[in-house]
Amino acid sequence: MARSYPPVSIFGAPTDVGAGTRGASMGPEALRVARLGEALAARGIDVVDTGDVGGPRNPWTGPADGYRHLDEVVAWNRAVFDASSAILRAGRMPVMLGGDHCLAIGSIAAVADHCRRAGKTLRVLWLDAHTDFNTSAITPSGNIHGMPVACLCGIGPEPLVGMGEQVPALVPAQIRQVGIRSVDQDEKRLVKEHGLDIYDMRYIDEAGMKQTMEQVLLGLGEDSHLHVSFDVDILDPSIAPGTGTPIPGGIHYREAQLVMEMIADSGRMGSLDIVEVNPALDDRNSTAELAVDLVESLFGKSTLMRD
Ligand code: 6HN
Ligand code: MN
Ligand code: MN
Ligand code: MN
Repeated sequence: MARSYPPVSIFGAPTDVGAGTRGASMGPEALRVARLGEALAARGIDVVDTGDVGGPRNPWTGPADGYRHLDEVVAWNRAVFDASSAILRAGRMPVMLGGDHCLAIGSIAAVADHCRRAGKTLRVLWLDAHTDFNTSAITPSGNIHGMPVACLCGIGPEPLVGMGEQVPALVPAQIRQVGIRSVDQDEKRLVKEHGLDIYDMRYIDEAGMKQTMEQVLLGLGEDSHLHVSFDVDILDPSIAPGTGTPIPGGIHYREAQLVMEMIADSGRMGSLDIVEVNPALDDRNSTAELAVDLVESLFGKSTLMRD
């Protein structure tokens, strides 16, 4: 079944200020070298690459009041918020190339404002090994890429929580997390308290990916906008070594393809982040190449004769 996609605008946010390992700042170029734009264009999609947004350098300092690099994280997220907002206003689909996962605060805050203006219901699909629901009080690292989901739900420092007009940007009921297998001790308590809808690896093992994704996509309709936040560490490190916080026991190639194909079949994806690709740790750009392969499936490329 051929599906037509809205026009896409890719932009990069080359920073690792939110991470605990350096190198995700090179993610946008790695994805371009792996021919992301060309792959989408080859699928008949109207795609432009608007280049990179800018921001401060990584100061590489320790935590202050539980946050590492808070000012720099705020500055980068503002840049991402502005770029995403402009793309959405132009009627195009933003595809944000990270960069580390702290940048999803800016991209999703922009999408939340857009959905409110457009009368759309926002659903966020968080593909990740981690729940990213830490706070300054409980973080083991101070790294803000472990906190974006909490910030989007109103738990975090004011400049991040209040990035957009709609505060908080999200309520937990809008979020589905898939692939989870690394949650810090106090973070576990917090995600339970807030009732996050989590499809962890045990759930996936027991139910299978097909049934998992059916649950995850349940209830999407004509007025739904689906934001996909794709942290490549959802993938098993054996197939995706190029990422800063690899966790064993992740999803494998066919499961990942099915995730993407079922999202594509829903026809509801309106925005996308591709984050945590770290070329400094990668094996000949294989993680970026795999990400591009999977994103092709997100945009409807089928391994069989279904497109
Ligand atoms: N990511 N839970 C750990 C922390 O430091 O808060 C790891 C976070 C990883 C974040 O991969 O986007
Ligand atoms: Mn993440
Ligand atoms: Mn992660
Ligand atoms: Mn594919």
